Amino acid sequence: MQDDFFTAPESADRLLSTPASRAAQLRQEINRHAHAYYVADAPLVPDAEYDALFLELQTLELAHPELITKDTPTQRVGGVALPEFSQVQHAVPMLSLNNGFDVADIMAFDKRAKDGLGAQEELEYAIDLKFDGLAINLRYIDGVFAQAATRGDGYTGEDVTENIRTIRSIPLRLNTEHPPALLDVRGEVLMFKADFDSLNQRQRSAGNKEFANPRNAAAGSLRQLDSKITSQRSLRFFAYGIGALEADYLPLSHRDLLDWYRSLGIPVCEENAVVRGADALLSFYTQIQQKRTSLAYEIDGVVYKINAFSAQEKLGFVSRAPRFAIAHKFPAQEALTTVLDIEVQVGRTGAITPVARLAPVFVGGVTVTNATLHNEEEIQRKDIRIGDTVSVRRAGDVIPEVVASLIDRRPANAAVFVMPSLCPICGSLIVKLEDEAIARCSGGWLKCAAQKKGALFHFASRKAMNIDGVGEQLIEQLVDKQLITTAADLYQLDAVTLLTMDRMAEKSAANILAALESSKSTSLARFIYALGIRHVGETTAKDLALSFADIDALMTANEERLLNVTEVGPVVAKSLLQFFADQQNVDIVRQLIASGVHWPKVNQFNDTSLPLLGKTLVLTGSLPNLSRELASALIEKNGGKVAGSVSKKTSYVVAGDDAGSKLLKARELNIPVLTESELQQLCNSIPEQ
Ligand code: D41
Repeated sequence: MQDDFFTAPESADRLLSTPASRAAQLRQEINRHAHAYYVADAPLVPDAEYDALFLELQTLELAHPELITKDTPTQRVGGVALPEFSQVQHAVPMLSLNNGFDVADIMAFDKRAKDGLGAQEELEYAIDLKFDGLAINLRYIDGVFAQAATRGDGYTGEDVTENIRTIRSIPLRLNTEHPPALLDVRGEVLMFKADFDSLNQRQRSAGNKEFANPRNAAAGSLRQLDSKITSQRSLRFFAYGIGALEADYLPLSHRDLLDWYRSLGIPVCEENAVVRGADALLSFYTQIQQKRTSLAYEIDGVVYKINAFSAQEKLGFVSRAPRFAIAHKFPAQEALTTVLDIEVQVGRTGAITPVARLAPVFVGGVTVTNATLHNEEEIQRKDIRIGDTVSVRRAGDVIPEVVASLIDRRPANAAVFVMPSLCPICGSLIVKLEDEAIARCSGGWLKCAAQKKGALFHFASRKAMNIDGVGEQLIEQLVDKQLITTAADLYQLDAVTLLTMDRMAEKSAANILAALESSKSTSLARFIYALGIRHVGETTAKDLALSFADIDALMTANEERLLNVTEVGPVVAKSLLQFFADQQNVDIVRQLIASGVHWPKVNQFNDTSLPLLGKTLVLTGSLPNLSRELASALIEKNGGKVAGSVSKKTSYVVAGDDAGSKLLKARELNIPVLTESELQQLCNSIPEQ
């Protein structure tokens, strides 16, 4: 079949498979799949199939270089490095946007627009998100991607055509039979949060400098003279505007424009709206603000635009910004302030975290006075000194962090932070293991009040023993007054003792005693988690609870037995062994049980209701009836766990059609392989006693 491409075709129907026609066909197929994958986020075929089409086109073009076109997808991967970027004059200037920060700014904008248009009724607005990336102009000539330029000063930008060509979601040919003779698409190049995280991880492992935020990473990636580097950075693009246009079809509104772009295969963000009146603008703003952290990309506000182009034209511009649009920015997530001091905090496992005490600064809607500096190496890497001016970021609900220090504003007396050698709480030596970034207090929870408080707070917390009313303040007082030392002591508390606490009335003391009492009825997983063993989080605790008959079996398990548990690797196993090798810890467990802490004895050894309890399954290939989600739900409902990769801990591999390497791995490791119907049978069965 493939040979046909390389032999001279004779008959009319054979003419259909000339190398040129096959190349065109392949390009169309590849573009269709790339759009489905990168823009619609809904791949049509497995990756391997896409790769095969791509390889076929590459091979074909290698044999017939004359067939390589400007818009061929194989040329995205980057070519020769440029000596410098050349300048590009924008046919229509790329304007800037005015900013609004509060309700009054937006009301004033709406009023000015209404007055300018002499409108009696509420105006129709299109709302876009304001992406935190770089504004770019994409030029299409006769439907073929021809040039890309940065915004620059709005009049002249830099030619970044080859770099933009590497962005898979940008079509190299517009999806239309009748392309416009000229189209300048405007939009934002950005990096998604997940791609940013993995890029920084790669930078870190390669010993390269990390990027401060996705915007910097996108800018740095776009500014590469070697487009091969850009091609390895996952950049995205969202269109939101238009420059020059020579076409038969002319969109009449912003909404029209975005719809048209979408039909041409140009990526447009789905989070947008057309609304009437300023109130609706503000309610969209509030809605998006709530959604902000769950978006895959960073935004710094929303943009309101008069929808009708005729009205836009009528309003025109003031200096370089349109009167018909305004950016409504979110409160800053980053702000500048000074480092007053650097102190250390001691966590429940003794981890020493340096914390910057800051001159109060308003960022992301709250006043921040402390920010984490993570660890000593981080301070050295970022070269943060006491007295420095720093930028502080607060994203969502996470702890504020110091992003960078502004070296050129450093005062002469700025002081380098020196890690203390003794724990500020208990005076024990601070130690740092070679393979760890974190320094720790060596005092342990018995000696170090900070660790004691941390451990007790963790024990009582919601996901652990869930003891209502036993929070940081109460624990602080109980430990400081030396009324309790261990978690077991909590259950010895009585009303008389509790009433000696600050602001404690009879009623709250009674509530706390009741909460302590009811917390005694718990699950093995919660109990294990509550012990606060290093590296044993919620998921690991659940796995341990499923795998062990009871706490005694866990306490006496050897390394080999522990390594048999799905979530347990050598580090976790070592931590568990160390914890239970300490007689004090074993005593506390015994005391807790003696005071009445208990859990239902349900697990694989005596529960007959869940056939997959304690089992780990791996899904591969497409199943005839069940989607991956449904199959996972079925397995979990029956007590099993779904893992992503096959290892010797896998109980079963469920394989469908076109199962690949996971099936091979299962065979290699002698792991039983099930079909979909075998899985269903297993789920309907009751396991043997
Ligand atoms: O997301 C953005 N950063 C964004 C920028 C957006 N969603 N819409 C925009 N709309 C415009 C007009 C109204 C001029 C079409 C913009 C920008 N301009 C813009 N970005 C940088 C300069 C101007």
